[in-house]
Amino acid sequence: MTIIKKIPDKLGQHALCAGCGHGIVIRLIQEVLQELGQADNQIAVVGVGCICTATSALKVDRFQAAHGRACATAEGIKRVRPNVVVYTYQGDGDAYTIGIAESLNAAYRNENITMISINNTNFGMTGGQMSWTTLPGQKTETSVNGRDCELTGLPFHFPEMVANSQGFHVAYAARGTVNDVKSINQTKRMIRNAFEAQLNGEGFSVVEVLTACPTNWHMTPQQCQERISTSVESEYPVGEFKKRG
Ligand SMILES: Cc1ncc(C[n+]2csc(CCOP(=O)(O)OP(=O)(O)O)c2C)c(N)n1
Ligand code: SF4
Repeated sequence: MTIIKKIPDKLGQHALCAGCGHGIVIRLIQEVLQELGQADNQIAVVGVGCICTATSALKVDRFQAAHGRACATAEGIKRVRPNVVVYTYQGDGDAYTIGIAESLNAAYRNENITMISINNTNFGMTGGQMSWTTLPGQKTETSVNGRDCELTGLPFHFPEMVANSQGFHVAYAARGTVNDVKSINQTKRMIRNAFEAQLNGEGFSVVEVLTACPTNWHMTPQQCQERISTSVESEYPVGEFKKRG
């Protein structure tokens, strides 16, 4: 039998929920870094969230940051180890709701790190509370009647913000999904672009990935795919908002 695709060397087993998007994204990261010859030259800075339950799957040098502080931690590591590929891996709650100061400061200074943020429109690990990315009207543990944007603010678009706001000059900003084979391949190309930008010293790169959280959405994985391609992608368009120079 011919082997046409192998699990990346640095990826182990995880115990994430069935249908969760985290597992696909961590695989894509390791595929890209292996293809770029950087598998042994990486440091992952992990945010607080469901990914913490899967760190045994990341057989790489890694640092567990305090909640929301991953970008600041990654900047420090990159400054003392400039030749290592340094990236954050954060949920939307960690990266935005809780860690927005660190995330924006890293983007504003165009720090030469990569941020991978996983947008599943809620706080997965703690049971599905509302996040800045929760959709208008979405029911969560803390928006039981549906998110009221008059009271809680509007859904937050980090890649668009750092790509288009005056004063920011990031290297690369994109959003993908991992909903089907086509979108998985597209997101992999985005992740490759982000890491190549860092390897070229171009500055801050971010890829946000829309993922499913079947457990807290109270949906089957198939229903989650439907929800992402209809309502989630309508609010959060997929694409490259800042292409590499
Ligand atoms: C300072 C602090 N506040 C709150 C928590 C509780 N907490 C743990 S994970 C989490 C949210 C994680 O959500 P997200 O970053 O979206 O990741 P996901 O689990 O959805 O992948 C929260 C609020 C904590 N651990 N520390
Ligand atoms: S709770 Fe949601 S985000 Fe966390 S592992 Fe399960 S499906 Fe994934």
